Amino acid sequence: MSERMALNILDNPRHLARLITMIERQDPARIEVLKALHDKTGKAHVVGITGPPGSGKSTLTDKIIGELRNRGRRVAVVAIDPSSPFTGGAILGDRIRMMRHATDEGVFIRSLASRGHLGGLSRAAAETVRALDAAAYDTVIIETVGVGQSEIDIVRCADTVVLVAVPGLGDDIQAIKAGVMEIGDIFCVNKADRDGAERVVRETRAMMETAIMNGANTRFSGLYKAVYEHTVQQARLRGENVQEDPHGGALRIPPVLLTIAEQGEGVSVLVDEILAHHAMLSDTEWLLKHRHENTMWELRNAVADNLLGWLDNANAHSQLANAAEAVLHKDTDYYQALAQVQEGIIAAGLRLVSD
Ligand SMILES: Nc1nc2c(ncn2[C@@H]2O[C@H](COP(=O)(O)OP(=O)(O)OP(=O)(O)O)[C@@H](O)[C@H]2O)c(=O)[nH]1
Ligand SMILES: [Mg+2]
Repeated sequence: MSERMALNILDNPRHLARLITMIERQDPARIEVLKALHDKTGKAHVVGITGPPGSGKSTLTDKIIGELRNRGRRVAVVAIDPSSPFTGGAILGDRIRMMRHATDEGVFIRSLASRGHLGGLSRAAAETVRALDAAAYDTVIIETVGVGQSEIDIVRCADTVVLVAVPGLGDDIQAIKAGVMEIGDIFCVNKADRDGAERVVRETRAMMETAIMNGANTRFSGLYKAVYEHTVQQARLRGENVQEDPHGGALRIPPVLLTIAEQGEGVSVLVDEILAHHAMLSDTEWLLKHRHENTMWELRNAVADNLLGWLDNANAHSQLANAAEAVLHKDTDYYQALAQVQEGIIAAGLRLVSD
């Protein structure tokens, strides 16, 4: 059944939609289907788009879809709504904004709502991306709202991360905060028709330049070094003279672009940059390096999630209750109790994870 579903997914969007519903519910039956699809994954370019609420991510995504379709690519979008346990609200808005693509068979748009904690959502997001990848979409876009750690966790399954900012918001709710900046590959200041957009561009650039001068370890500086080395090597192979950069590309910063999503202005340049970033990743060893890092992160979170799930079940509950009682009755001290519970948890957890 799951083998057949896996095969059907490749040419039937209805089966794909069904699988994503299974993923959204974290239905255990999804696992067999995803396993059967595993060999087909790894080809899509995964693009994460994140930024503050209402910054224009969906409008931008809608225009990006159009641009990528003009360039002959099949595009899938996963819109994440981490805030609401109900479908509706923002998701409805997202779908309406992208509705004009609904009849295009080269486009697949789907939203994912939170059915519990955010950890579960980032797992569901990563699994959905793999399903879409296996279904041979060339670009998979994942849109998520917010600029905090949990949103970053969600876009961690992306190869290229676009951070959206807008004029008129304080720094603390912009995507350009230092912590978030480190994972941004392209910066987009949307609503450039409003006052202050140029200033946000200048500030974003200044912030990155300062970070790099201070030796910040960002994802982009590593990539740019690799790109520089690759370019120099290629030029040498062609026997050309190379103008050496004393910093080896390490001081280069990501593009900071202005867009007016509503009018589609700047979107073509944004798409050029998105594709250029993918080309840089593919030309160097960085695509695999990113994916290795992302997969490690996903595995780590899945293990932590499984252990937490186990901790909440009755078996762990009684172990914790017994340990607490022993501590209160002075049968043992707190640290010995902790060590014992941990040993029990690790043993049971190992069984659980290997099941
Ligand atoms: N002035 C102006 N408004 C824009 C621009 N882009 C989008 N908007 C408007 O901003 C509002 C929010 O746009 P969305 O695309 O829904 O923003 P979002 O970031 O997806 O919003 P959430 O998913 O709810 O966080 C809508 O009313 C858009 O029409 C722009 O470039 N300029
Ligand atoms: Mg949106």
